[in-house]
Amino acid sequence: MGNDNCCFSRGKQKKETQIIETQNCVLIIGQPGSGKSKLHQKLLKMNQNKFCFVDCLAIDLEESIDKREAFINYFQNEYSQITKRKQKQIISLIVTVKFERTDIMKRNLLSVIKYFQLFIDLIIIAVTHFDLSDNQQQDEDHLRNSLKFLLKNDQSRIVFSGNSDIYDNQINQTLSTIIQKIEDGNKNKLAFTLQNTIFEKLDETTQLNQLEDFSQYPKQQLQSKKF
Ligand SMILES: Nc1nc2c(ncn2[C@@H]2O[C@H](COP(=O)(O)OP(=O)(O)OP(=O)(O)O)[C@@H](O)[C@H]2O)c(=O)[nH]1
Ligand SMILES: [Mg+2]
Repeated sequence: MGNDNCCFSRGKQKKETQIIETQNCVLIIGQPGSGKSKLHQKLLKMNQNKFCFVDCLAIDLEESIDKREAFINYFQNEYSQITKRKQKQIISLIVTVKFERTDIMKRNLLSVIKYFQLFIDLIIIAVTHFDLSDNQQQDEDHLRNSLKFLLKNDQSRIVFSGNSDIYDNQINQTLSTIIQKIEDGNKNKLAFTLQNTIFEKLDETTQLNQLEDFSQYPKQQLQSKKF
């Protein structure tokens, strides 16, 4: 597809190519340092993607309120940039996780996936740094089994990526096939939106109502107490 390929990075990364009007988007999300940009570069290098891959800022919502707010703002902007284009949709989310101890990987994945539970059918897990595995076949089998519970037991949505040509050649083809399957399987079903997620943009009235509910709360509690 030559320059028609659409992959772009945001935030601290520079924008790499223009967005094609009708190309659907796949977001690459994950914790800091989980290999999002590296994976994104690989997909860009292959230069034959049918989809627009977006290298998102790291999700680190638990560290501080400021970081959390900043990420929510960033994600809302990113979402509106993508979806304001006609016919453009977010069809899948790739969640990157660094290969390490399985319990740590589970925790790291959960800390991201929990915000996108509604769209669990659109999620792909990409285990990065897999070149660090000493026994790749065994680790792959083990991880597919241990992580499948996060994807409604669908092991086929777990992919492996590492720093070597073997992975580079495989990952593009594998991901394209999986994304295509997700896209086909999800036609006429739930489209990705921010509604009912923590990233939902609330209008002013809803915000005021929520604030009012919040300020009522202690009063109601007091009223219900019998003295
Ligand atoms: N060995 C190995 N190193 C990797 C792999 N993927 C990424 N790295 C390295 O891990 C570090 C972090 O990778 P990035 O791709 O920058 O991670 P990121 O998720 O984009 O990081 P932030 O944007 O800072 O959150 C870099 O030094 C990469 O070169 C991999 O599959 N194998
Ligand atoms: Mg990055």
